Amino acid sequence: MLRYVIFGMMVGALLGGAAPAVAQERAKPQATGKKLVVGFSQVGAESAWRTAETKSIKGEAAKRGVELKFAIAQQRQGNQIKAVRSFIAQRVDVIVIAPIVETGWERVLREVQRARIPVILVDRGVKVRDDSLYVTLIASDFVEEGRMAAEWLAKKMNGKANIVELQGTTGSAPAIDRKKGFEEGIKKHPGMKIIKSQSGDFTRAKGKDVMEAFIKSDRDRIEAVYAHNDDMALGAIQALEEAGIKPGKDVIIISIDAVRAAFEAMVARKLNATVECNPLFGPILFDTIEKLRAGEKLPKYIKNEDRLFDQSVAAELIDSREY
Ligand code: GZL
Repeated sequence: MLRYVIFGMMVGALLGGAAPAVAQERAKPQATGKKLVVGFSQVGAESAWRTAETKSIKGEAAKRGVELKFAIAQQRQGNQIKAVRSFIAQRVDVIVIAPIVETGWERVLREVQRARIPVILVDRGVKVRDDSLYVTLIASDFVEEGRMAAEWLAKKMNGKANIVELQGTTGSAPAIDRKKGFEEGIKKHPGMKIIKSQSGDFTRAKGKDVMEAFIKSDRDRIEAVYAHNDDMALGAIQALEEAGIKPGKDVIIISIDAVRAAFEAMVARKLNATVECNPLFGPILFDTIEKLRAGEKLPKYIKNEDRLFDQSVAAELIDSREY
């Protein structure tokens, strides 16, 4: 009799009934031989960085003959969750998410787990109680980026500056951690003070709007700008110029991403430095998916290495930039 009970449980599990949640590491995509189908839920197209990330992932999928189902969320988490549910319904082999914000993912990730589809996070992380809900996160270390920006600025300003901060999307991992890292970095320099801080949502337009407000309220106190991405820094540069303030000279500006437009601004001596956050996820993402399908055990976090560029190297490197 007992053997029939066990058999019944196994059948139930196989049919995806009340199957125990299978840790993502052991969730196997469908058998090889047929074309790999990957569902990718992308944040939006809010910045040059994001466009470069999308291009890299789409390009690599095409190169490897992978069918990529691509869903763009216009920076709304609800659209991402809808896209993930549609990938489940379409029975894709792997789901890739660039999660716009850290919270609100438990429920839909449990649905994916019950459907036994592996999840890979790219670019940004999530806060979940059970990290078996995803296989791995491939991303930069945003806290480290913030620290690198702070250390460079402290050196440039000899440890003394009134700083205004343009934060990224509220609740997103890069905005939370770039702020955290920068604050840690300036803690060692009592003369470095953030006098105003507000979100520009990673876009050039909102970065300009917020900088205009900072200039209005604190024009004569502002000595430096820390922008969580280049697009907002470029918006801030526009606002400064329109106010008759020389960006890069009267006000020192450091940002993050290192997109081509940032290099152009450094060559024009309007941006002083930028910390690279490499968006070219395509190769590492599909290498990781291949390892997953081969049954390899993957680390929970795969780190993208970052580095800082300033005006001293911008002119020689700009032509070699891939994005
Ligand atoms: C960082 C990424 C951020 C970029 C911004 O990994 O999530 O979002 O820094 C982008 O340019 O909008």
